Amino acid sequence: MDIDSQFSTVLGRTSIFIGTRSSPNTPAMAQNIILHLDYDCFYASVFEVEQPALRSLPLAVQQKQIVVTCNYEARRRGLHKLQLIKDAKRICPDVVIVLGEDLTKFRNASKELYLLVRALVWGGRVEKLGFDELFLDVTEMIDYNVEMLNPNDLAHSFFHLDRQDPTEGFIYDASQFCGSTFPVTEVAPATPDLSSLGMRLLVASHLQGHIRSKLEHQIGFTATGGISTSKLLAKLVGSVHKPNGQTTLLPPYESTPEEDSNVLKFLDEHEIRKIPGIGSRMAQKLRTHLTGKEDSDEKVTVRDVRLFPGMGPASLEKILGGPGSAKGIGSKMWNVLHGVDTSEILEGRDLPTQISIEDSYGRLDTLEAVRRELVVLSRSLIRRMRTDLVDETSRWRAHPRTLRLSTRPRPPPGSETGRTYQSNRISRSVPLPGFVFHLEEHVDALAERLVQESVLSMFRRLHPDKSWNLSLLNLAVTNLVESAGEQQSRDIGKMFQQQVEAEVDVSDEWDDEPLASLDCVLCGYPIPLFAIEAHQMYHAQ
Ligand code: DCP
Ligand code: MG
Repeated sequence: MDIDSQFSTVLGRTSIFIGTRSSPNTPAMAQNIILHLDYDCFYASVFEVEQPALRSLPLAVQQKQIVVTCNYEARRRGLHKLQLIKDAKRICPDVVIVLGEDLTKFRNASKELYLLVRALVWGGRVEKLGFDELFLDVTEMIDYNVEMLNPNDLAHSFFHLDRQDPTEGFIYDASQFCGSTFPVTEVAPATPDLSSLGMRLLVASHLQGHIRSKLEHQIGFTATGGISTSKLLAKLVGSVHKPNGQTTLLPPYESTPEEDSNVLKFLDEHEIRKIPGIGSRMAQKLRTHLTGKEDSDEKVTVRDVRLFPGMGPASLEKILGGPGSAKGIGSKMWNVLHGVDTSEILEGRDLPTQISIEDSYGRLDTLEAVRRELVVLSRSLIRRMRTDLVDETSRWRAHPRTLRLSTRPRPPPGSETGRTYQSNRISRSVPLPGFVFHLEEHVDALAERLVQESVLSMFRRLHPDKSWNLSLLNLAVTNLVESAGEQQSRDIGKMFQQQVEAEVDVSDEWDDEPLASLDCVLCGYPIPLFAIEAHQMYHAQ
């Protein structure tokens, strides 16, 4: 096996980008106001919007033998996400099951929702994460609207959605929060300080309520929302009232010698794995460090880690650092444990980071069968590239530069544990041939040519032996380069930051588009594609 094939892809990595500009003790100054939205039982809702009669029935969406999601009626009856279909049928015999393997309609709904929200937010400061989450930076809208408040009549306020058109907006009651708060409050203070963080968050809670109601009434989707000052906190606090609820994390955000801030009070109770940015591997290292036991499954909370004797950035660096891990991981995680996240909203990411198509197989052990499947995958891949990357004027918005083939050889029965098996992908990348961008050619012809001229030779290099049996094939285009027009107003520095931050991408939550990073089987660390060559040299020394 060559070194290249010793890397296996990690599916389902999403990221909360963690900045480093401030330490946990930095006083908050003019904090941003960030909203988080997560659509409720997203795939199930897409079917309900198509067929409203499904709303009152227990509904589950099937992919392979698994319930990927189910509506809340099904959840009331004991079903949950990522359950086996056969268990779901046993627990709820009248469950309605719909197939959700073709992602097209989810992708389309996701785009429609994103475009609606982006049109509302000044400067389009909206970041999409996966299919069903959005982060919104509404700082400018909130500061403008706080200035417009009349302190003598807060109950009859008007939220301006357009600076140019003073009639565009909605009436709201600025004497109280919209939705729930953490911690729970009865009433807002009688004479609120209009410039305070609390007031800014209160106004933002009404904007969040307005956006959620628009999504529901215009497109039919309910969403759960969080309101705070960073992506990390907005996402976490949003999940307090699910589904179809919203929660604002109230100040104070700064601790005093006498009292912990609400940020700490809120974060402290969370199990560490629940914190965006702390993936399963990191959580395990922390559990092992705190309990002294390998493979400990004891519940370890943020408070346990924060207050553990000797804990601090340096100690975290020792526990979590190592080959392949991001530089400064200790101080980054120390910040996260204190709710400090200064990462910016990355706008305009309606372009995917990569496009990847895969299928799994019971048995795949002849070259002819592999060739056939590769043509099927190539066809879907080229179709997806055309849907996602070509604009209305038939112009490519971005060109992927790399073609990657991954396979997962099936281990002999009983020879591997589930975990190793899962991560046992091997892959090979080559430059993507230019002919796949020819829009005038038929997809089928391009797919045949791609397999014949590129994919089969990659396959032979991955599997030089005569005999193999595969359980999975994945074909992906990665390394997307945006066309000039798309970049116009984009800040190059921000794009670079995005790439650097991808290295700190430590959450392994599910995402539709697996990120371009690979797990090194020698040291186990996720390595972004661009860093693989350097990482291989590190091991070769
Ligand atoms: N999804 C998937 N595979 C997973 C997790 C999720 O295919 N392992 C899909 C189905 C979900 C969608 O992604 O509908 C969004 O994921 P969420 O975890 O947000 O789940 P839901 O939106 O379905 O439910 P919730 O109401 O809990 O947010
Ligand atoms: Mg959701």
